[in-house]
Amino acid sequence: MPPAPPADFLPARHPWDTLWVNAHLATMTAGAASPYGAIENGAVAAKDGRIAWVGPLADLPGRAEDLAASVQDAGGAWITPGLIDCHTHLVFGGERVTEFELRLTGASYSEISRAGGGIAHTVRATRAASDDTLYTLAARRLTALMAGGVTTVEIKSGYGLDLEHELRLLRVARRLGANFPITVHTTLLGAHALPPGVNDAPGRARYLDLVCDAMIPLAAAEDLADAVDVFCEGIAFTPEETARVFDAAQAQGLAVKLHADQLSDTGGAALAARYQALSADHLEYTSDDGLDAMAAAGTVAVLLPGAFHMLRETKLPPIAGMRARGIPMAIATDCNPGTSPALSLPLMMSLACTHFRLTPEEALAGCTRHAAQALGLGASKGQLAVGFDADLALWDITRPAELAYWLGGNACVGRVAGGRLD
Ligand code: DI6
Ligand code: FE
Repeated sequence: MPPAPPADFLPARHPWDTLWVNAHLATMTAGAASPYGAIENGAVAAKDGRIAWVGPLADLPGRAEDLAASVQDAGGAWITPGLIDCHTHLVFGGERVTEFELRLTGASYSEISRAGGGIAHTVRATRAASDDTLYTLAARRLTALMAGGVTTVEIKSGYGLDLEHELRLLRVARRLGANFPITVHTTLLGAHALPPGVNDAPGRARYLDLVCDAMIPLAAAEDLADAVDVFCEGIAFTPEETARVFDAAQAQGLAVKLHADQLSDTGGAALAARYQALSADHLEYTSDDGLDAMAAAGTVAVLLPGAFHMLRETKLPPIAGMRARGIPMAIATDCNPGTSPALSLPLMMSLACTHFRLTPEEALAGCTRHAAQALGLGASKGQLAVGFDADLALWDITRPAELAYWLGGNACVGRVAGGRLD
């Protein structure tokens, strides 16, 4: 054995991997004293993929070069938690441009759906596409979301609507998560619509059996789904059917969430709350009773201003009621070919402010801390705080409210996922 080298021959040990300096921070921590939990002239450090230090640059416990193996000059950028898109339908074939044109001439979303278009149209295109085609199309959409600062995304199935194709969509989503520097959470949405060609009561019952007795257990066994979702609506599934799907999900230990009260008040929000759902999403038609139940259960309200905008909806979700009850509000793209072909989460922040009158600070909380909560990730993502995942987005803006100001464009100048720079 050669003698050990003297200590001063050993390479310098840095406590941290990477340290960002020359930055302003919108930490978005819960209960922060300052708006946005802002720290001007701040610094943030990562070690092993987690945030190891965050605070004012002046409080750094030593010289930057001694503290981190890599010191990054953020160039005066604002750093926020990496954005979280907590509701997308990213994996689908084709598009729905013809339907878009039809709606512009006055046809409604429900009419098109009842006439066999809408979701059924995308189901046909999705089933016809190969795995690689679906992967490539979804990867392009994912790349666009990431360019806008997204470091965590939820991806639903829901355009397969049979056993083989629903599981296939979830596998594509898992493959995206394995190959891209982003956290992917997957959701089985087998109960998105009845499959094309199923239109009688026995067919309906058989399809629900398939979702509950085959899709959910198999998705759970293969670890393909982190949660189960249902479209509870007049043109989709009833509250009773939704409850059955939720029972099947919970029997497998899967979290539940709900497309609730988007086009009418079906009592979806209260149903979601009864099942301790992570989130209830859309909520344009939710009643005060539904809000009371959500507040008591701690269910997050996911607002989807892209769908509201695209459908020229006029019924606003009850934002004041949510605020009054302290219900956390998240914002997501709902990226889907029918009602929200949206590829920018910052644009959704802008729409949420303009259409729903959220404050820019509420909008940013909606894409960070509250979106993390909507995915059950509130303890590890969505805040710049020690111990949280080192998922960051860097922005060329003068102050955080500017994030919700631009309509398009892209102020994101850097992205860090799990401590790694893109
Ligand atoms: N609500 C929506 O806005 C999307 N799904 C849902 O349940 C729309 C899906 C589509 O039209 O393709
Ligand atoms: Fe949706």
